[in-house]
Amino acid sequence: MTHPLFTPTRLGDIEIANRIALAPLTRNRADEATGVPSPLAVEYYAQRASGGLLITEASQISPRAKGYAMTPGIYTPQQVEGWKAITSAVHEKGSKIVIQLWHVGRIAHSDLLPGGEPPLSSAGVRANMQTFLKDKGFVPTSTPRALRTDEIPGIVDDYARAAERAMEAGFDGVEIHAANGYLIDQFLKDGINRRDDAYGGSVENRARLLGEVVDAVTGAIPAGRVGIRLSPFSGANDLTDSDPMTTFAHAIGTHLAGRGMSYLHLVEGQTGGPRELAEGQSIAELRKLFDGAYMANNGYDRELAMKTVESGAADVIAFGRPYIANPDLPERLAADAPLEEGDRATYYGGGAEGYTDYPTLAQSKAA
Ligand code: 8OZ
Repeated sequence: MTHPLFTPTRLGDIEIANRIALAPLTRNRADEATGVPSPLAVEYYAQRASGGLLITEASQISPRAKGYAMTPGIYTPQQVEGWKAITSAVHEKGSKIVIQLWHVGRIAHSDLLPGGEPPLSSAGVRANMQTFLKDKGFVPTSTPRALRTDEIPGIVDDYARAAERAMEAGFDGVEIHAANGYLIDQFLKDGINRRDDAYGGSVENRARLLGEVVDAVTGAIPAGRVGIRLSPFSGANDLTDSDPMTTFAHAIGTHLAGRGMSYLHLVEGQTGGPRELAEGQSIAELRKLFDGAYMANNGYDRELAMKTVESGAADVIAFGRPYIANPDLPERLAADAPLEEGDRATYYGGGAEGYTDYPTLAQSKAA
């Protein structure tokens, strides 16, 4: 009998052939000047299209939303054309693809931003992190400027416009990136957000930007095509919350539940790290507050993925690192075949090496 991991389901309006998703993975191969995805990305995504759903690498919603060299955008007609080639190639292979909408907030360097201006965040507090510039390599992130209250509607609108561009580009939907210490998380988590306007202080205020972005995006495209990613318990990008159960229960219960969204996607534990949670923290409790499909991520292997889907604890499992080095990951999981290890040196930036040159199981057997 076919294991449920390999059977179809539906994420809101998006029907998918199996419960395996490509997690959003930053690969820094887009054109630096235009933010157009690399022509190589057509093959990269098509190679991985046996997964039920592909989530693209995080893509900036405006020039000011960028935080690293060579990440793609989704705000110009030229970028839309670049993405069209990718969505067509993926659809031709029978898979579905959504684009991850991204504003990095303070995780940026002024050299990457229009006019060399500082990054924007909830507060003027620098992240103790590095980013990457094309000419200078790794550099510390710049000290951000706190957004004025009157600047926030423009950013919310950028999310909506980017979602419209995404539909023009042939995507099946979008995933709002509200995880990993980027802009929306910089408002949500109290680690830095001590604003004294309607967007800071109380949990209701800290979640306001999230709510406005969800309203705007689900107003621009069908809610059943809008997913969202959160990382409640992660300290990624130098950002934590003092009471994540309360913050995220409010965010999910008030702003995400009951609106027919495509899916909720949680990074379980530390992004790319341990899955362990502190006492009183619970993914299952947060998941219960959402009435749509649930996508689980972080450190899943075959066994845990099968168990989790079988038990009904998650509808879909998103795989990140294992999917980099195993373009046919779904076939390998189905066959219980060995997995290749990826080369970290080629994760961020470069060309085809470590991007489109990992073999399928059949190719390595034939070699
Ligand atoms: C690794 C390097 C750069 C960005 C995330 C978009 O953590 C990222 C990212 C990951 O969500």
